[in-house]
Amino acid sequence: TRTEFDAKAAESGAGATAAFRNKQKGALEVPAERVSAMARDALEAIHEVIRKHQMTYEEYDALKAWLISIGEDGEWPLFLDVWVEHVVEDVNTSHRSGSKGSIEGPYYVPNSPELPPDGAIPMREDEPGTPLTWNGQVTSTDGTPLAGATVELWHADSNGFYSQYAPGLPEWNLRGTFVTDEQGRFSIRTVQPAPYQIPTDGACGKLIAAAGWHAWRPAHLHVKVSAPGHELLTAQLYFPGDEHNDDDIASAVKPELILDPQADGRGGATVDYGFVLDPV
Ligand code: MBD
Ligand code: FE
Repeated sequence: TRTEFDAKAAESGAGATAAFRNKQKGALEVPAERVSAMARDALEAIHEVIRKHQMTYEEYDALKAWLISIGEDGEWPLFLDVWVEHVVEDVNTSHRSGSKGSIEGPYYVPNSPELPPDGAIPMREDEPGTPLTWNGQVTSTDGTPLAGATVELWHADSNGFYSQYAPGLPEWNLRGTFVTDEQGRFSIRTVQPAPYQIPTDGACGKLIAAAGWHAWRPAHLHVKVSAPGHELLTAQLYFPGDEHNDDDIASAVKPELILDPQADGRGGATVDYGFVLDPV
């Protein structure tokens, strides 16, 4: 039987592509002037790169072959989320006065099991990794506690694999939706994720190898926090001292998103971190 360590880029890519298509409700009608303006500027930016670097025909054909392979490997979601999404996130959340957010990435799955405010995320009986207890409160920007808010949490395991995108893991492993109590509070038990290397055996990995970059993201927790009448907050939280906090391949770390966990004296850690949501 296959385990998470047999994960293949083309499989997780196909999964991420299918999940994205599922979430897209239909074609968006963007006005022609806006399509034209953005498409023209994007193409002119590419033309400028070709002129600036005097791209050869051989390099153009290598680029063409590589672009074709992104689709064949199902890695358009991965490519876009790693190298483009952080700017979209920035442009669309800069008006907020509540908590800072970060990119969603390719491995979110909606409708994870709903859990009480105080509980453990679904995990294997022998789930490896340092236990982490996370206490927090969800409030509005005016300080009002938000009871019944949801904190959707998903993250890689301590080997760096996500359930539903690597073989051998239980369907909802390390994925759960916590509902806050009357004071807007939650207390979540999970395990610390490992630093994460994006798949190296697909098209994105080929670019990274060809450019001499690295494939690492720092260890991170993903969340989506929502409450009626408030903007959805998508964020990631990081751990202090991770060597990739300063050179995340996905450019998704912000200082406000780094946790301050404390050893709990029992081999695990406790952390306090809450969320402030902007009213719509
Ligand atoms: C991830 O786990 C991730 O969060 C992002 C943004 C890109 C690739 C893998
Ligand atoms: Fe991730």
